[in-house]
Amino acid sequence: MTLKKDFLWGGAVAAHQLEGGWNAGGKGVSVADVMTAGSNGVERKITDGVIEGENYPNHEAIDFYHRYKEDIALFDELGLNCFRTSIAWTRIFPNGDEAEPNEEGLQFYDDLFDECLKHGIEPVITLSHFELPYHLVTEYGGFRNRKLIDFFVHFSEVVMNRYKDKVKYWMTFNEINNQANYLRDFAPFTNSGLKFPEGASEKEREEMMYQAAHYELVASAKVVALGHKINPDFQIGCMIAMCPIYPATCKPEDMMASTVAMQRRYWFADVHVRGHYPSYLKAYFDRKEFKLDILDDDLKALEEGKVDYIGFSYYMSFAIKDHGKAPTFDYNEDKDLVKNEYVKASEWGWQIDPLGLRYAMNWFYERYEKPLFIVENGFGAVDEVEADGSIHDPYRVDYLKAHIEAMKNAVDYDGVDLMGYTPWGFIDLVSAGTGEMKKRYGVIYVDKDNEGNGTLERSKKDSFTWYQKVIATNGEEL
Ligand code: P53
Repeated sequence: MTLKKDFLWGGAVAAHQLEGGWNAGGKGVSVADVMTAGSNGVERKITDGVIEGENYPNHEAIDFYHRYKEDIALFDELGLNCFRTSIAWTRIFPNGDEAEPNEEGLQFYDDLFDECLKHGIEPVITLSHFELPYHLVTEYGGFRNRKLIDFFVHFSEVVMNRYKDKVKYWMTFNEINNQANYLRDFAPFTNSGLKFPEGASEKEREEMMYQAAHYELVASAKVVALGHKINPDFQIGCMIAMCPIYPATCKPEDMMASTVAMQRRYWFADVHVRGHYPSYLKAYFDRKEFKLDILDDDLKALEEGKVDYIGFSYYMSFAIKDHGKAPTFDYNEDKDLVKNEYVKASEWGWQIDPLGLRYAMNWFYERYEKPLFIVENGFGAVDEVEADGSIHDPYRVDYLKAHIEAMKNAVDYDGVDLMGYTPWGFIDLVSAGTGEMKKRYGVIYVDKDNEGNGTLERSKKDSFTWYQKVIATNGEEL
């Protein structure tokens, strides 16, 4: 048998993308609540607070807040033994800077986790998944402000204490490295609550991103150390968006460009896992003359809060060509990536590359020798509902099958230690990048369209039965 007996087969979501109930139970406004619906190729707008007349898809999402009991029964039928979701920070601390938590929010997650456990489903919890309280953006400037470290640690301490006997697997910041793409507004805002001043230069944006990421890494390390005190059985991981960046050819300059690009996107993992800044990044900070607030106490905290495992998402790979920047090979994710002519892409341009998952697992495991957990993987596609209500999605099964095969090969042939696999959005939900419903990942269909119309009824796609069998055979039958 390839995979461990206690392999974690699950599904992954995030609170803001499925719960809805955006102002129910005393919940405050989060960064996700001020993002409008975009579409394929059209970015979501970030508005100044919640403005009447705008379409905010996360406000209702798929109404999991009110329907979680029937949904979890369906997850049980699917055979999941774990369920990855996040705790919406604004349910617990509506503004983010209160001293006392909101009991109604805490109770909601007590009930939700009890319901999961009742069905033999283990919750896997992300503490911050694009859900920063919006108040922390307007009052403090988001994670550019050192005070956010304490707010995040306080929030984490409260929930880790409260759920210490219900949740064992935690992750701190979802896809903390998305913000390596600091020229776009989306990732700095969703990761860190950053809004750049009008006319900020590329260098200023970059410097601000590094400052925010530093505070997050310190906050994360403090939470790891604290969590281990609260319950020594806790497993606390990081969460990295892994899109390996291949050299477009074997031209030496392409290879070096790829090396530097990988450093700019994955240094976050180095700090999380090794507990210190890598030398290549220190050299880069010196050369760029960034003035970053990094204290000795911070470095000590990083050293004392190394993660237990590496959670990561994998959807696609990237490629890069020599772009004439030798010897620095300075790289910008928004400008310097090229198309990989050897692979196909989804309708949203995400390059489909199952072998890239095996490559990524090798890259992580060689480098860190820590257990890996694939906490997101999946295929965003448009689904058609037949007249009889059935949904045939062989493209989704093909995608998942090929990736699970690659994952098993990494375990079998390459000796990688893998904890589990939780495909993304296994119940249709609001897309993070575009705010669409139409970009569906689910094996469970939810009747709702981009404009917000629909009954919200759930139904099983063909991929449901397929995934059910995969789980039941521990991945032997694909
Ligand atoms: P959507 C970019 C690249 C890789 C993963 O994404 C990403 C993103 C951000 O769009 O996000 C993760 O919904 C994220 C989830 C998100 C999922 O991937 O844009 O952790 O919240 O929904 C899929 O198609």
